[in-house]
Amino acid sequence: MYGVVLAAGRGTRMRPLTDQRPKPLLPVGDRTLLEHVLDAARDVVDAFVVVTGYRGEQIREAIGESYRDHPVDYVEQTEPRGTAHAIAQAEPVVDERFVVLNGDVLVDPSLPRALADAGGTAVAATEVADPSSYGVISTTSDGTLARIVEKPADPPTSLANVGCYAFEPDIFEYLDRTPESERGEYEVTTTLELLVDDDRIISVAQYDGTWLDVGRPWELLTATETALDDLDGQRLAGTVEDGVHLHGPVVVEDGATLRSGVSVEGPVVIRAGAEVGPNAYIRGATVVGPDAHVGHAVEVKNAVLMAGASVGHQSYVGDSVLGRHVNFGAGTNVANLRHDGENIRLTVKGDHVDTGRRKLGVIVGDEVKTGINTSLNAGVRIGVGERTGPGEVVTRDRVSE
Ligand code: TTP
Repeated sequence: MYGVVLAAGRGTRMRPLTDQRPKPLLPVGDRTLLEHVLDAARDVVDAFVVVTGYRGEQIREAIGESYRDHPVDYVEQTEPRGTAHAIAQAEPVVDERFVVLNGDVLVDPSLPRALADAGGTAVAATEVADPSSYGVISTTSDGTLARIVEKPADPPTSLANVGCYAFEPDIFEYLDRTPESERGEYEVTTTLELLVDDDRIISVAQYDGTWLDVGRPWELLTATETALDDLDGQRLAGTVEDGVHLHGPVVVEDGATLRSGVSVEGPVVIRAGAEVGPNAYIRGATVVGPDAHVGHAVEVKNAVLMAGASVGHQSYVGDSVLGRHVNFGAGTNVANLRHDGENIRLTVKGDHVDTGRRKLGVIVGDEVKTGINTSLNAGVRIGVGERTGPGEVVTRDRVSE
């Protein structure tokens, strides 16, 4: 069986983190999001086909021609015209039954397994508390798919469409016939309607594991928390100097260094080549990325520092994402809590969205540099390459839309 992974999207809601990389290459724990997807499926598929588009060359370079002994083919979707259009690009390669997974979701291996075991054409469904914000699946009396209704006011069931499917190769003919949806995309849910109209049997594979869409910046923190939840014990392959205190699950990869006086409260992953300390305090769930640097008297809590990011000295970084090669000047402090205790809001494609988080710091694009004593307010986004001056107080987004 093939695993077709959709990774062609533009990832606009995730800006500025996707300004220089496709969303599936965002780091989650010790791997990229895409690698988590491939890992979830590799027990049930023999080969992968990755549908690339936006900055697809980076995906080809990162994954290469095989992933953990599974051959990987790539097909190109030149414009992100919808999920049905994306899957259709795989037709020249795929000649047997296949599962479809999004390249930006965190799921357990039991999801592709359930789809594989369902046989024939299958959609994955999971029970949710508030179905009205999802595509809701209704079933026939014998439990097969009757309809998928998008965001219904009066949901017929509490089963949400997970967006992962199993198809036979005859799906390509239906994908070709799929009409454009109201929002101007070719969507695979429309294709499923064509199948139902043809009285085709579509199994509903029930799934109750992790299902985390990583579409908006704070969801990268949630994904990191979820991935690091699986850490068990301590794995210390790097250098840990005398006078370092480690509590809970901690990974120090080969080539990383923790200097004297560092205190770590897991779950925390210190990636290869990173240097932490002396006298720094790292609290979970945190990933200090490859070759990143956290210096003297710095506290980092619940944060993702991407490769080469540097927080040199006397700074606080909480509930935040720092892009590649970000450099925080001494005394840069991040606010992550409102005085009124309300949830932090973040701007996503022009809308001020409730993140559902009482604590959220800042989302910082690659190569940003802050001047000394910069204050960054909760929920602020800073675009790739921006600079702040000494003592600056940043209370509004600094990104070009
Ligand atoms: P979305 O999250 O809907 O789209 P996106 O990734 O471009 O993000 P944004 O809305 O923030 O711009 O896509 C769901 C999945 O399908 C995701 O894995 C990307 C993939 N996809 C394609 O491969 N091609 C497409 O044309 C579309 C619309 C999505």
